[in-house]
Amino acid sequence: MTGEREREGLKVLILMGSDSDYPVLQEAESFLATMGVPFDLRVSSAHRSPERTHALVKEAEAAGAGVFICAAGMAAHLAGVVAGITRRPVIGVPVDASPLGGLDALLATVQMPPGVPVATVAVGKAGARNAAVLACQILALSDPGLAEKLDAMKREMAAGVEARDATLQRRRAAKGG
Ligand code: RP5
Repeated sequence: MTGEREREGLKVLILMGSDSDYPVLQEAESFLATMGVPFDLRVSSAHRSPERTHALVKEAEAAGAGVFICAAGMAAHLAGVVAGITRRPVIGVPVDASPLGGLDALLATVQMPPGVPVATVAVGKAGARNAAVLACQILALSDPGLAEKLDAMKREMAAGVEARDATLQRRRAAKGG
């Protein structure tokens, strides 16, 4: 879901340091799509293309983006750099892209100096999904329709836990446990 058409009424910009991060970020993409939140997803690197990163952030701000999701691996400075450019909330997704298993990206993303926060989520796909959920929760503060969709999702999750417990109890009972 990228391109000019989707940038009209843009709410979230997802930035990834490389296209190799995309399999992880698809989690965020699909959640935002399910929630009907207009977003764009672009590749730009804090290190390899700093000027492009700056331009994309300014463009997205002008298009109305309220939240930025930034994902990168290794020395993951993308979220921090974006947080230095914009006043809007930045959510950082550390990606496991090195022999250090994502710990390098986690520390680089989360350890921001005072005054420049990055809301850092878990490493990998769980983090990417949570980044999208958190972005929706931020936007839902001023969007009652989106708030209702999130409430429905939370009810569904709770029902899912009950259903799993019921299944487990049936299995245990069948075994005479
Ligand atoms: C980071 O370096 C990217 O976000 C990616 O996770 C990692 C490796 O990038 P590629 O060499 O695959 O482009 O900047």
